[in-house]
Amino acid sequence: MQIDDIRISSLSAGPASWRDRTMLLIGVNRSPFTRRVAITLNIYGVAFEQRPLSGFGNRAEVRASNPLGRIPALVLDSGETLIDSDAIVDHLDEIHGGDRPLTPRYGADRRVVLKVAALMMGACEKCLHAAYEGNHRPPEKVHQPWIDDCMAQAANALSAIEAMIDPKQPYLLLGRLTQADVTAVVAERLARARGINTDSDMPKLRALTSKLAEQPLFQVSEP
Ligand SMILES: N[C@@H](CCC(=O)N[C@@H](CS)C(=O)NCC(=O)O)C(=O)O
Repeated sequence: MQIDDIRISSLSAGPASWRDRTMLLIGVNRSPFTRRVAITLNIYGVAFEQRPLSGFGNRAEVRASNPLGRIPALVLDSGETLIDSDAIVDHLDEIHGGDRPLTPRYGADRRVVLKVAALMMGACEKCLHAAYEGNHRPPEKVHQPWIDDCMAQAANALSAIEAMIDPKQPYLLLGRLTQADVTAVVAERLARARGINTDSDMPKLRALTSKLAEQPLFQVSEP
């Protein structure tokens, strides 16, 4: 990743009045979607401030930025607010990605990175649906088969990624850092926290994401 080149090009973009303002990331890093954006901003060397709001704990404030009431939201230097991690990282790639964006711009490389990212973000959604069933419904209405099915879907997605990993490679795809790695790190962590035994069931994914998570660009947003 040519971080220095990318920084220079991002600083010289836009009218002078934009350059003094800092982007604002809304959301807590225990949200894998928010953390994915925080890591992406770090990798691109973009300065930002973070307001650690939670979708459930700070409903009114979150809804003021995103009518849907979800984190993350990213308030740009211009004052425009972006919502949804996919749309936010797509914007960051466009503005800061130069000729090596975290999601390649075209072709088979783009498709495979998007596929891994979709599997990993989908696994996060399934883990969270399972958590919400336990956290947001009265105990007598919690339906364990639904929780089990959600967790099985998440585990299947992680297993599909496990099968793609070459342990000799430092990154998941393309021999370089991509959005596939970013999403794998946040998804593996959430899955493990929700009881999926990645040590025994997805050892290559566990090893790769542990190594990546040690890097400062990932560590700085460790929840
Ligand atoms: N597809 C969205 C998912 C965002 C999401 O589900 N965020 C959760 C926190 S991890 C949230 O704010 N949930 C509150 C709610 O759905 O009411 C993204 O990628 O940003």
